Amino acid sequence: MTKHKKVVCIWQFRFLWILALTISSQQLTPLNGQSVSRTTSEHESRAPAESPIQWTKHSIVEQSKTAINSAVAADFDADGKMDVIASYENGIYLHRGSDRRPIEIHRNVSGLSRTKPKAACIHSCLIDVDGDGDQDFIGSNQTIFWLECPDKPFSGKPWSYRTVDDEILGSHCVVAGDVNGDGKMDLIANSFRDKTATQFPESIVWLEIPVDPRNSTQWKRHVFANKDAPGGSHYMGLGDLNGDGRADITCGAKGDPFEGGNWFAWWEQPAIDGPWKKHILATHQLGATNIQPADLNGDKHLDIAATRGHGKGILWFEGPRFTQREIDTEIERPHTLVTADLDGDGDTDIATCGSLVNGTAAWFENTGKGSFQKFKIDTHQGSYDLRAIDMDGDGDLDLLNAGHGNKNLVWYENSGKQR
Ligand SMILES: [Ca+2]
Ligand SMILES: [Ca+2]
Ligand SMILES: [Ca+2]
Ligand SMILES: [Ca+2]
Repeated sequence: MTKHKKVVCIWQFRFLWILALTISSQQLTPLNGQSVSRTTSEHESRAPAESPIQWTKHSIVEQSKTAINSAVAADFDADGKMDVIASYENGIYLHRGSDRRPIEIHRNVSGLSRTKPKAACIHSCLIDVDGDGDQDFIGSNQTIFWLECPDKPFSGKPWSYRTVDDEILGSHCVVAGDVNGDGKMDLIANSFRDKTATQFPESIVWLEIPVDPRNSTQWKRHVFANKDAPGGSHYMGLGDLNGDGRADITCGAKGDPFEGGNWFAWWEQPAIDGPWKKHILATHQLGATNIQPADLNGDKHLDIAATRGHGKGILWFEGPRFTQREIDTEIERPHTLVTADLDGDGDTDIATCGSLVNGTAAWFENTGKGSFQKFKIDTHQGSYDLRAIDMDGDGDLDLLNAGHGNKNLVWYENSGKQR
């Protein structure tokens, strides 16, 4: 596989930096949700500030024959190098960290699930399902399944395939987290299809790993959002939003063509097993998709970052009241969302990438107390999955990007803090 490097951050021109420094402090006020449209247009019309970090683009898959919707990374063979798993061209491929060459670990064939799989998983995540110390792969492809990482992950033999849940349908998101606080990882998945397709329509579930996962055909399913997540639910997030010690779950729903969407909401975990209470955060959010709890203003209360990934805009909800504040109302189809400290200064930054082939990848530096400054990372690059992972083991978080319609798989190397 040809490696391809390109410096994509273009805000390095010295004269622009000098120009930026001469602009008044008023104009340099970072993007702030309280006066969004005005600050956004001012920001875009003036010379941009220099990004405190630079991003270098590396290719893992130059050009697939199909979309690449999702990618995950871990050091599966414990050689100190990060390996990548992505699904495309009717297969699931493991790209070894040393040379990134793909090894097929599964074929997406009919007969393993009640619904025929597509050429590529729509989403994926990693959990050590069998507790043997290596990360196993969880994929969503018309069903939810896991692939067991073997002792020799690069032998070329397929990883063992097992079903997680073959009854829920429309799982756009599979996310790992300890839902019930027992110290073991669980899986959260949505089931957004209607009642003609699944007996769990317009719902969201969490699933417990069975005691003997290698000999189980169905994980223990907990339907916490029971038919009250209509409208094409997209991505979920996990966090204790009301500070009662129990993890709660967030979700966004994109709407059209699904009825009842365009909302952000969270479900409150009860003290005892039973129904979870739904709290709507915002309605009329056209194309709402991604939503992640994170403390963005550093006040120790969890806030929530969100994107309207089938529409426009990135925003946050300031906890504990979850007041809605826009960050960028112009960014197109930000169908991914990363909340992480990208510049290593101790606060949580945000990154996203548009979903279309002419999309923009950008990160939003947290300049303190929930104000953000936008910096471009890349243009003409789509995404359905962006993740903050230290890909090169140098201690800073890089960004792994599954290119969706661009049919590529790339990562952006973080230069580390420059100032
Ligand atoms: Ca394992
Ligand atoms: Ca809670
Ligand atoms: Ca930061
Ligand atoms: Ca790194």
